[in-house]
Amino acid sequence: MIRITSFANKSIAVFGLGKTGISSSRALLEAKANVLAWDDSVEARSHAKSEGLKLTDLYRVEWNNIDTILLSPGIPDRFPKPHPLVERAKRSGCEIICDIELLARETLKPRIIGITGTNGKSTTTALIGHIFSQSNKKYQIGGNFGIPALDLEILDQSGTYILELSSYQLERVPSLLLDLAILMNISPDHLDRHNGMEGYINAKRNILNSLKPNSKAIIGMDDGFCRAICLEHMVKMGGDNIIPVSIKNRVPGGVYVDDGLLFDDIENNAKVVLDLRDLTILRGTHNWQNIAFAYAASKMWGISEQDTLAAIKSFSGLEHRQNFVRKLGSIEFINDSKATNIEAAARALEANSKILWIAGGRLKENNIDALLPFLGEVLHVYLIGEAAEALSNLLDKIVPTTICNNMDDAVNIAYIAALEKKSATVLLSPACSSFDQYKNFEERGDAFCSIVKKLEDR
Ligand code: UMA
Repeated sequence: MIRITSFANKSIAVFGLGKTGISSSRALLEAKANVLAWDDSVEARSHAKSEGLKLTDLYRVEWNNIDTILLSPGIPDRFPKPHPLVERAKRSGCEIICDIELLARETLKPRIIGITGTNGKSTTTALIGHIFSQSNKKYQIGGNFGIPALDLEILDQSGTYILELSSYQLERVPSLLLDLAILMNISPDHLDRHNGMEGYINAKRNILNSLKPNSKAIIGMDDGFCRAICLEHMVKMGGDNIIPVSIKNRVPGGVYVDDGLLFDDIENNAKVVLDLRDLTILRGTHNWQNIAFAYAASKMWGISEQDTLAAIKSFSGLEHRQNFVRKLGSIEFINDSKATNIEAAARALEANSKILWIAGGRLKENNIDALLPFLGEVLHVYLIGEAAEALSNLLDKIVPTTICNNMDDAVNIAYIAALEKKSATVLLSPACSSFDQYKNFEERGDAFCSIVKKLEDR
């Protein structure tokens, strides 16, 4: 647990008692802060109590006596509309922070790498962690990745915190100072929370505003939003501290993929370092992008090329991200429940063939253009959840669709169709959030896997 000193003997409201709130309350209590912890959900409150936290009804407190509110990332303070409690806190001049900001306010000795992007940031974070571990470097990974930042172990100056940062968190970290910032890609996501694309881009841009002077940034060049941010950053900070990454074009002075080969041109001496087509776990161009970023980060940290490449080859992947579940005859089942937006699902369609695609949930956007180039390998779409009808309307002129009652039906119907085709890939890649039917994408992926595991070999 990180040692917090900034709130010793001070009052702080902690609103939201999921992973972030519980972890932050614990760290703050350890530092002798006066923690006023609350959650709207009865279930979350009773869980917090069972974890030893004392609750304070924040709807009944005098906000004039509280200077700071630590909000869980999922609770809105501005859009689509501010949570009423947060509105009250704001009216009394309360500052709004997140757990990463508490970490940032400590005078920590370890260096910090921050990673953001719409897609691939968790895999890239995990892959960088794996490279560090295989190279015997001291490190801790966390943040949006699922391990709250304040739960990380204390490291000395030889260590590194590798933090995945979401757009929600990046809006609440005014003191964050990174030693390396990684901005992978930007495509529409969480638009309601950021009041549209501009707000979302601004949140992502904050990762570069959080860089220590003269520190390096690794920036993706494969979408217009990131390219524009890269140009801005170049004007502001000079080009020397930017390492461009692309899987579409050769980028001088950067790391790029051409024809399935990973090139390192960081020292302006382009050389092929890895044939990505040979990899079995990190398949697909989206994974090539993850590898290119992890390779560049590892090089910035002085890890040898040999160790980096060996670690990339031994990485076993992340659950719920195009994870192989089972093979029955020539039918493969892939769990990509983490694909909660159109762009992420497009990456999964691109990486697979003969696809029986299970999609649906709660749709975040109505524009499915990003999917269109990758529907050629889709044999049939099985739709579930709130968005089933809307997605069917958008897709059924291009590919056959079936609306299913639930995940169980979708998997079983897809399996019967797969048996007829003899060889196929049954892919769960929802392109939607899970909240209409499940607690989170993990629960949705687990449901898929457990149904798949019960299927009988025929
Ligand atoms: N709550 C209220 N009132 C409300 C809304 C929520 O009291 O109006 C309470 C809920 O009852 C619940 C708590 O707030 O008890 C949940 O807070 P949260 O949604 O912020 O969830 P945490 O468990 O704290 O998890 C958060 C991140 N979740 C979100 O950003 C939505 C996790 O990222 C992250 O792993 C974790 O902190 C640790 O840092 C998940 C995520 O989906 C994976 N992130 C989004 C993404 O990757 O796209 C941004």
